Amino acid sequence: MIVRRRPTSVVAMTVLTAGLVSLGAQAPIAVTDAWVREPVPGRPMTAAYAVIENPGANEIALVGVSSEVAGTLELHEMVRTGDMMKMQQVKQIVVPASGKVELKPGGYHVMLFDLKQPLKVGDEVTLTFTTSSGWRIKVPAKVKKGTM
Ligand SMILES: [Cu+2]
Repeated sequence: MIVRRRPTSVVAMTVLTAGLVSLGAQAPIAVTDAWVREPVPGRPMTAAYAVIENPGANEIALVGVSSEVAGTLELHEMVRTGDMMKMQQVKQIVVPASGKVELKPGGYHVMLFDLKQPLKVGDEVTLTFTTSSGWRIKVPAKVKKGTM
Protein backbone atom coordinates (compact mmCIF):
# COMPACT_ATOMS: atom_id res chain seq x y z
CA MET A 1 0.00 0.00 0.00
CA ILE A 2 2.72 2.47 0.95
CA VAL A 3 4.60 1.76 -2.27
CA ARG A 4 1.49 2.42 -4.36
CA ARG A 5 0.68 5.70 -2.62
CA ARG A 6 4.12 7.21 -2.82
CA PRO A 7 4.02 8.22 -6.52
CA THR A 8 0.70 10.04 -5.95
CA SER A 9 2.08 12.25 -3.23
CA VAL A 10 5.21 13.03 -5.25
CA VAL A 11 3.00 14.22 -8.12
CA ALA A 12 0.90 16.32 -5.73
CA MET A 13 4.01 17.97 -4.28
CA THR A 14 5.36 18.78 -7.73
CA VAL A 15 2.10 20.42 -8.82
CA LEU A 16 1.97 22.49 -5.64
CA THR A 17 5.55 23.70 -6.05
CA ALA A 18 5.00 24.61 -9.71
CA GLY A 19 1.90 26.57 -8.72
CA LEU A 20 3.77 28.62 -6.13
CA VAL A 21 6.60 29.39 -8.51
CA SER A 22 4.28 30.70 -11.22
CA LEU A 23 2.39 32.83 -8.67
CA GLY A 24 5.66 34.35 -7.57
CA ALA A 25 6.72 35.26 -11.08
CA GLN A 26 4.11 37.86 -11.94
CA ALA A 27 2.19 40.54 -10.08
CA PRO A 28 -1.61 40.20 -10.38
CA ILE A 29 -2.11 43.76 -11.61
CA ALA A 30 -0.34 46.00 -14.10
CA VAL A 31 0.21 49.67 -13.29
CA THR A 32 0.88 51.89 -16.33
CA ASP A 33 0.91 55.58 -17.32
CA ALA A 34 1.75 56.72 -13.79
CA TRP A 35 2.35 60.46 -13.40
CA VAL A 36 2.54 63.08 -10.70
CA ARG A 37 1.04 66.57 -10.99
CA GLU A 38 3.64 69.32 -10.56
CA PRO A 39 2.85 70.86 -7.15
CA VAL A 40 1.74 74.47 -6.82
CA PRO A 41 4.91 76.35 -5.75
CA GLY A 42 5.14 76.51 -1.97
CA ARG A 43 2.52 73.83 -1.38
CA PRO A 44 4.07 70.57 -0.10
CA MET A 45 1.34 68.33 -1.54
CA THR A 46 0.15 67.02 -4.89
CA ALA A 47 -1.65 64.12 -6.57
CA ALA A 48 -0.60 61.14 -8.67
CA TYR A 49 -2.49 59.15 -11.28
CA ALA A 50 -2.12 55.82 -13.10
CA VAL A 51 -4.01 53.11 -14.93
CA ILE A 52 -4.46 49.90 -12.93
CA GLU A 53 -5.28 46.78 -14.95
CA ASN A 54 -6.36 43.43 -13.57
CA PRO A 55 -6.13 40.63 -16.14
CA GLY A 56 -7.12 37.98 -13.58
CA ALA A 57 -10.40 36.23 -12.84
CA ASN A 58 -10.79 37.75 -9.35
CA GLU A 59 -11.22 41.35 -8.29
CA ILE A 60 -8.19 42.90 -6.63
CA ALA A 61 -8.12 45.71 -4.09
CA LEU A 62 -5.47 48.39 -4.04
CA VAL A 63 -4.94 49.35 -0.40
CA GLY A 64 -1.99 51.73 -0.36
CA VAL A 65 0.82 53.58 -2.09
CA SER A 66 4.24 54.57 -0.84
CA SER A 67 7.03 56.78 -2.16
CA GLU A 68 10.29 58.17 -0.85
CA VAL A 69 9.37 61.70 -1.95
CA ALA A 70 6.38 62.12 0.38
CA GLY A 71 5.80 61.65 4.10
CA THR A 72 2.19 60.50 3.77
CA LEU A 73 0.34 59.00 0.83
CA GLU A 74 -3.40 58.34 0.70
CA LEU A 75 -5.88 56.89 -1.78
CA HIS A 76 -8.57 59.48 -2.56
CA GLU A 77 -11.77 59.87 -4.54
CA MET A 78 -13.70 62.93 -5.66
CA VAL A 79 -17.30 63.13 -4.47
CA ARG A 80 -20.04 65.59 -5.34
CA THR A 81 -21.76 67.36 -2.45
CA GLY A 82 -24.40 69.72 -3.89
CA ASP A 83 -22.59 71.83 -6.48
CA MET A 84 -19.18 71.21 -4.97
CA MET A 85 -16.67 68.49 -5.71
CA LYS A 86 -14.51 67.57 -2.79
CA MET A 87 -12.01 64.84 -2.20
CA GLN A 88 -11.97 62.26 0.52
CA GLN A 89 -9.80 59.34 1.55
CA VAL A 90 -10.84 55.78 0.63
CA LYS A 91 -9.58 52.60 2.29
CA GLN A 92 -9.22 50.78 -1.01
CA ILE A 93 -9.80 50.94 -4.73
CA VAL A 94 -11.27 47.75 -6.18
CA VAL A 95 -10.11 46.74 -9.65
CA PRO A 96 -12.69 44.37 -11.18
CA ALA A 97 -11.73 41.00 -12.68
CA SER A 98 -10.62 41.38 -16.30
CA GLY A 99 -11.03 45.12 -15.88
CA LYS A 100 -9.23 48.33 -15.10
CA VAL A 101 -9.51 51.46 -13.02
CA GLU A 102 -8.15 54.77 -14.19
CA LEU A 103 -6.81 57.09 -11.51
CA LYS A 104 -7.30 60.51 -13.13
CA PRO A 105 -8.06 64.15 -12.36
CA GLY A 106 -11.65 64.40 -11.09
CA GLY A 107 -11.75 60.76 -9.97
CA TYR A 108 -9.67 58.34 -7.95
CA HIS A 109 -6.16 59.57 -7.25
CA VAL A 110 -3.18 59.17 -4.95
CA MET A 111 -2.52 62.09 -2.59
CA LEU A 112 1.07 62.90 -1.67
CA PHE A 113 1.42 64.97 1.51
CA ASP A 114 4.55 66.36 3.20
CA LEU A 115 6.65 66.39 0.04
CA LYS A 116 10.31 66.04 0.99
CA GLN A 117 11.70 67.74 -2.11
CA PRO A 118 10.49 70.18 -4.76
CA LEU A 119 9.07 68.32 -7.77
CA LYS A 120 9.50 69.88 -11.20
CA VAL A 121 8.16 68.91 -14.62
CA GLY A 122 10.39 66.16 -16.03
CA ASP A 123 11.41 64.73 -12.65
CA GLU A 124 10.76 61.03 -12.14
CA VAL A 125 9.65 59.52 -8.84
CA THR A 126 8.94 55.94 -7.84
CA LEU A 127 5.49 54.92 -6.59
CA THR A 128 4.92 51.54 -4.94
CA PHE A 129 1.32 50.30 -5.05
CA THR A 130 0.21 47.65 -2.53
CA THR A 131 -2.67 45.19 -2.97
CA SER A 132 -4.76 43.67 -0.17
CA SER A 133 -2.95 40.36 -0.61
CA GLY A 134 0.43 42.02 -0.04
CA TRP A 135 1.72 42.46 -3.58
CA ARG A 136 3.92 45.51 -4.13
CA ILE A 137 4.17 46.94 -7.63
CA LYS A 138 6.87 49.57 -8.15
CA VAL A 139 6.43 51.98 -11.04
CA PRO A 140 8.19 55.11 -12.32
CA ALA A 141 6.02 58.25 -12.47
CA LYS A 142 6.97 61.40 -14.40
CA VAL A 143 6.13 64.82 -13.01
CA LYS A 144 3.84 66.72 -15.41
CA LYS A 145 1.72 69.84 -15.44
CA GLY A 146 -1.95 69.22 -14.71
CA THR A 147 -5.01 70.31 -12.78
CA MET A 148 -7.01 68.58 -10.06
CU1 LIG B 1 -6.98 64.05 -2.83
